[in-house]
Amino acid sequence: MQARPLEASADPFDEPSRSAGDASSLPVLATLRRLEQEYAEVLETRDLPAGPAVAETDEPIFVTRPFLPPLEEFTPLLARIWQTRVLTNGGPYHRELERRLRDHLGVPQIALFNNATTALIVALRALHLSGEVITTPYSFVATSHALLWSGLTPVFADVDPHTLNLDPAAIEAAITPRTSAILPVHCYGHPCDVEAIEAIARRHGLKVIYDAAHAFGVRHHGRSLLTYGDLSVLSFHATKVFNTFEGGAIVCADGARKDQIDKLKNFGHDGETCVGDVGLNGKMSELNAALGLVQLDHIDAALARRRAIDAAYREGLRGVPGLRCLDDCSEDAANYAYFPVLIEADYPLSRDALNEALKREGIHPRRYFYPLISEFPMYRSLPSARRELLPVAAAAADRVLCLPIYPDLDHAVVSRIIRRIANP
Ligand code: T4K
Repeated sequence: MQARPLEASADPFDEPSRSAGDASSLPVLATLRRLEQEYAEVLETRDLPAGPAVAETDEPIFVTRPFLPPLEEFTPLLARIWQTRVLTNGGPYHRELERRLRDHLGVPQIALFNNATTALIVALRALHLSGEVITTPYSFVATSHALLWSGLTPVFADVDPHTLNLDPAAIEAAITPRTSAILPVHCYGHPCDVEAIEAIARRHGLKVIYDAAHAFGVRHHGRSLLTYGDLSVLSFHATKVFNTFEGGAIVCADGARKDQIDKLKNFGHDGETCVGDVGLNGKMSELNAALGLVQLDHIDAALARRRAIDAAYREGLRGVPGLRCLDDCSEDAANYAYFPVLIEADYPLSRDALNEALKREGIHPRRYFYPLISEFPMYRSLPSARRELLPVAAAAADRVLCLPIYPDLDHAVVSRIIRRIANP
């Protein structure tokens, strides 16, 4: 069939009949107005509580809200992109963000990506892994999905009750002759037992890739947490401490490894006419990189706000019967990415009842990470997925609630959340 030529009006941004002063007739604005109206209707039909509302405003309080810099700081960088028409493929903003992140994080090499999931897949490919990889069931599903996409078999091991990160003893017990690597997660940005994991990896000749999606800027024993293991993978998703809308990165030790990773994220290209490996498209665009540069100017202030909210929760929730805040496990610098609490048996409400009660009042915590990855259909038939083998992870998944924490969260709202949880 012959392709129909595009009509002049097919592009909603390009209406020749529009007069310059009549921006309101733009179809894209009509769509925005419709979406705003739909959103308002959703808010109106929300099932608001009969009792006193926790939030003063009708605005829902989400588990997180992306930090954004003032728009006027970003627009000059956008204008430059329009001027140069360098949109992607390792342009100047991409190179500059890699340089600035290397300095800021204190890491030897960093390769930017379009998201952490692609970065995880490339990291696994870069290390030529095969067979089984030991990982945690207590994470976002992307961690294990990256293994399945790579033709690797996840082997789930249980987590430590204090950190909810992989328990080194459970890792060691899960090693078989087919094991090629360990894929731990620094869950909530709290460091894994990196020294014990390093010792196990050395003893058994295994590679270690850290899923460090939550661990931007975390330091441990005086150095970046991202420098442990063979590779560390960061996420710059909208919901993360440092966001570029979507984005991610691999931290590695030397230029040769970065060069290999850079080729893998660019289809495996090795020069204009040569393709040396089965790469994919994992590149970060100039738009995302430019936003990252502006975000970096604000990261210290954003972290300070998170730290203050974390401290307020810890102070306010101390001594609430049946509620346990996860230990703040970082010795040097934490990033306060999440605020998980565990709802134990002696709290008056179940975790799910508390979650629902808060949601009715416009507060939306999240059950990160429920259910366990090992309970999803594509994993549950694995021998290591049996719930009785993962008792600590299973108990945590049933009890955890991540409370709202983000730089713009008002202290008054934090106080109300505390009061509501303390008086269920
Ligand atoms: N490894 C780990 C350990 C991870 O946690 C993740 C991602 C990855 C790997 C993969 O990283 P990426 O490939 O995404 O770079 C969210 C995120 O989508 C996901 O990135 C994140 N982990 C996971 C823990 O959380 P959802 O399904 O909870 O997202 P969503 O859309 O429900 O957002 C949560 C709340 O954030 C919303 O209630 C409102 C707020 N929000 C969200 C977005 C996207 C906004 O206000 N604005 C926004 O644009 O998964």
